[in-house]
Amino acid sequence: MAVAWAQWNHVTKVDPDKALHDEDSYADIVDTGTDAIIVGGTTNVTEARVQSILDALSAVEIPIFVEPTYRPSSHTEALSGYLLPIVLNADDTLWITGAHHEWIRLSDLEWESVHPEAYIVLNPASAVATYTQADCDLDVDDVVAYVELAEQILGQQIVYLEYSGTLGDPDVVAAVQDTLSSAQLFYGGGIHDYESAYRMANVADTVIVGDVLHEAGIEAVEETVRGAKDGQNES
Ligand code: 1GP
Repeated sequence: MAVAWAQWNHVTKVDPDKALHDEDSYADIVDTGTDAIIVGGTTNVTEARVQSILDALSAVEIPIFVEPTYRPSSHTEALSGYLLPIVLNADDTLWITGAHHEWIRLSDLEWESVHPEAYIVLNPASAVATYTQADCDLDVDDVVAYVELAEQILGQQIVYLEYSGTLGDPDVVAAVQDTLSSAQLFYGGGIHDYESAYRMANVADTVIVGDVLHEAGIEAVEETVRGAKDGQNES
């Protein structure tokens, strides 16, 4: 069976710590044409906040995954599964195996719905870089080496270049894409319009937008979906 994310060109990430724009509703996200929704963030992500978003998305038919930063106790019907970040360049090992170990120890997991993502955090000014104490002082060879480590040593199926809050360097993303043999490349960070989505979809398999949903709203997300689809077709 193909993995859930094989056909994702565009994903919208909902941060439980941020409000939606104007009159937007969570259910409106589907109208943008995005392929999937990830619920996750770095600060103030509680099970109650995630649950209320999942409730608002209960009638939605695209896949919905949660990136857990809390210990989930129940598996909601609306949920397709969990995407579990492993931050490869974190200095704080809590974000490599520590939180995961605790989560596994305390939870009764259904393993078929838990999928790891090998994150490489690349914007030193982001909250995720601060929290994980990520070493973002990496040149392209360093990043590529992390990517090989992820795929060839750790057997990861998803590599996530996380530039959260800023648009990354397309040359670095392209170098990573060239390095991967079969893992899927997720790119996230700073995508805010057609052009930026197009550019990154040219070099990544899946582009992820976050802030644009909360700051500019559904129509802006829709523009990024069009950019991602066109960029993907061109690549
Ligand atoms: C954040 O990669 C996502 O985890 C998206 O980044 O918020 O900058 O769009 P932005």
